Amino acid sequence: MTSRDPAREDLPELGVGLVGYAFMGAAHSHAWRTAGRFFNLPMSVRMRALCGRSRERVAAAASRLGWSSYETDWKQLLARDDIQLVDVCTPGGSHAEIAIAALAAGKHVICEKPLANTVAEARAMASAARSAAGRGIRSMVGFNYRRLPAATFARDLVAAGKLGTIRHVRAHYLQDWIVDPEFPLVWRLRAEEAGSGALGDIGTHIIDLTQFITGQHITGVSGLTETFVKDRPLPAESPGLSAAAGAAGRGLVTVDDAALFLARFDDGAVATFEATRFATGRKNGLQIEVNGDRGSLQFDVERLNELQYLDATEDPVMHGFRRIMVTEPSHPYAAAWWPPGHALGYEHSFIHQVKDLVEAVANGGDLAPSFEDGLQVQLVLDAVQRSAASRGEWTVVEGSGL
Ligand code: SOE
Repeated sequence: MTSRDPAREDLPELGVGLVGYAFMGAAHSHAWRTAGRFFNLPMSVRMRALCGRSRERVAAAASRLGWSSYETDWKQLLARDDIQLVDVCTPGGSHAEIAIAALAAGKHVICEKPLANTVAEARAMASAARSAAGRGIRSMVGFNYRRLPAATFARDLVAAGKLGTIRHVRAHYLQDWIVDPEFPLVWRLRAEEAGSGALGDIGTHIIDLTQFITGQHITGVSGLTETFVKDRPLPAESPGLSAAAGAAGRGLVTVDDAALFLARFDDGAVATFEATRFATGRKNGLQIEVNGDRGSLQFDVERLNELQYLDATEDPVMHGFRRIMVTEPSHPYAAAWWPPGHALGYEHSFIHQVKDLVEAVANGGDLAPSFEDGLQVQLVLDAVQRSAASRGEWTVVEGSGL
């Protein structure tokens, strides 16, 4: 049994079932375990069941990650009366099936990003979320970085007009985990499971985060994608793949290794985006800079407790970016943690995500990013892929009103 917090015996319970126990499953489990210990949540979270296909592995993961039980078929989570919310942490290829069935079964849903692998799937999920909302069922997509205090504070500064009219957005997300051509053909490198490569996996984060911080939406793009390494050795356990790959034991990479695009935002800003898994030496290099006519800011996930800010209204003799430590109790989410100057980490973005989700389930308040927001990001991905397929032709994002 997971430890119960006696102080919360009087609160309504929120039974959670989580599908998947790899990187995201572990990060979400940590958030479900921790949020109620640092935030006064209006519901008492109960970590009911972890779900995974391998009984032996999911049983071990459930015990390690703090779940009361485990299931080997996600449909069992939907049949359980002690589960009111399903958390989808599987590869994108199964997001639509699981989330739509969970919503139909009356479960609240949080789904990892990207929302889906295709626009059609994302549309179906957004439609299912709209009809479920009419029955009081909540849903969101897990763009976690917007819930780091410095990212939310950046949005607050832009919304308060501290940067004035936004002219430029500059965003990159740089990783290097597959630079070695002998790195195996894992699911993130296969379109049937991941939908796209760097574009959908990490490009979605900078699309969501730049839109969140600026309050504007991308209306058009000119894109370029590249797959540097065309085939890779099959992972040790890939029976389904070995038949397709033949005796060579290698398979084709069917997604992008890198995606770069120019973009226009609906309130006039122009932007450059770069998402790549071949930035040798960069491990999780998500960086965003926003330039306005009254100031600029820069947010860097590898220095996630800080915000670089320039106030252009100051006397030019004083111009210079200054480092704001976003750890004051008056900063977003910060009051729940440590005294000023004591840093938070990557995992806190997921804890804040759980806090906001539980509050919205209990109180019916706003919950973003919604499945509709996830669909809009999916439409940006689709526009980048269509543009890249036509040698960078300028491509309008469907639904952007242009
Ligand atoms: C890619 O390796 C990845 O795990 C993404 O899938 C996550 O969304 C990102 O936060 C970290 O990198």
